[in-house]
Amino acid sequence: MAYDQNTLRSRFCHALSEMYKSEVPLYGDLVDVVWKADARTVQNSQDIESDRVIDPDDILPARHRVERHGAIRLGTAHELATIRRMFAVMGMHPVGYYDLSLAGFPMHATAFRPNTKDALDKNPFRVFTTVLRMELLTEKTRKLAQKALEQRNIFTPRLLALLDIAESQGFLTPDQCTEFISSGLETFRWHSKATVTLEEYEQLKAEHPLIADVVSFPSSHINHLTPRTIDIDLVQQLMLYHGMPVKDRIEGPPKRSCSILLRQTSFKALEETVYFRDPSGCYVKGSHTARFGEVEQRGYALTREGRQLYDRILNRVNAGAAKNDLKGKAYDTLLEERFKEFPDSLPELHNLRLGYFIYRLTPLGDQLVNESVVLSEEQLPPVSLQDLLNKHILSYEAITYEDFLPLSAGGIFNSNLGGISQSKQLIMSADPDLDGFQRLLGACVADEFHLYAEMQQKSLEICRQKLQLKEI
Ligand code: OOG
Ligand code: NI
Repeated sequence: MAYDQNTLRSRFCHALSEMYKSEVPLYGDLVDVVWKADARTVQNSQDIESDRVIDPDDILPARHRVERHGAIRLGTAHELATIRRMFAVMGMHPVGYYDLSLAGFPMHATAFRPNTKDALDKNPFRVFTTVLRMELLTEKTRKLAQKALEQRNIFTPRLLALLDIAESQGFLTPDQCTEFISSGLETFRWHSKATVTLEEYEQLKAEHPLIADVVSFPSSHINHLTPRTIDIDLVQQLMLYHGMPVKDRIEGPPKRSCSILLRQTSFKALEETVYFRDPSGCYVKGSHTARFGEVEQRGYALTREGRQLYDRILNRVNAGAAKNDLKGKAYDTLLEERFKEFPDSLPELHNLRLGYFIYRLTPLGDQLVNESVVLSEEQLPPVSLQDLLNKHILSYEAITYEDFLPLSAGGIFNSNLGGISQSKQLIMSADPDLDGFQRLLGACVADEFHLYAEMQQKSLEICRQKLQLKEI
């Protein structure tokens, strides 16, 4: 039966992208800017024989023009658990836990994404999915939010039926896949008619604009989509040049020779007309600011040690910036300065175990295997990974980071809240609550570090088998 989760995910992502471009035309312009920036970067790297290595995956048009992520915000356990079932049909599973109270938001999150190298290579689309933490709201707002959320159903009856079918028969027929896409899109569609009154909306918004965004509408509208670029600094410049309302700085690590983790920027959310119910059943006009477009540049995945170093440096930068009220360019200068402490070459990332790597046989390694050359005395086991690398039998390639960063997510959230001031945000002293999140989800979230380590380990195991070594 023709049910390929990777194809279904690609088709869904494409349909979502088309829907979003028609809802938010500026998003279509952003995709064009990204395409232009990447074409220029590729051209430059060829012209000047730059030593910059461009991953062919990044420039192959078909793959490149595919969105890398989107984001939705949910309100209840039922919504989160059902979204989990829906994404599972497309081969997207919850990976990573993000505590957004760190950045002052009453929410936590996971990313639904493909969790194998093969599926990521076929189509890497993922959705950053946040859910409200009701326990962090004031009682009055919690009651209002609960009442509004109880009354909505963000899934069409047909979608719910298709989820049952997919789970019981283990696949969807081609026709069911097509229906799955059209019914599934309804969950993410924008509705300009709110489910709450203007007064209720104002109350939710006064506590936090994100609460209003989650609670006031009949669907969980996609709030942004994000293509990947190979030169985010150029995209930022081009967005400015084209007069887009661009965010004032790029989130994440500074520009480096060895990109690490994730850098992101966005154009700011649009103010859109919304109609609020009034108690007499008529609608009154108002507005809401939520939907935007984002760009990401992905670097290398870091080990726990690498990530601790990243977090430590970033926390120091943020403390320094807060103390001296540094923003924009001044913040970036401090960031660049402090990140000099983070090793910036592949051999250092590798040898200091700061990053994850895929190991492969070199042509010499292949030759040894093909010619069944018995390893010479000095190459005989036990042989260390370092020996095999030194003798050019194995080589390594860094693994791309496929996940998100909570503080960067906070920065993206912040620039899209219609300019509320930091001080108006809730001051949180909440702890992360992974257990609570998993209870709402009805499943466990995978540990992203574990997935990268597994990819690394698998690649080593393949090398070991080919070389017929006892261990590496
Ligand atoms: C999610 C923001 C986080 C990212 O790329 O870090 C995010 C949201 O605005 O709902 O998408
Ligand atoms: Ni995003």
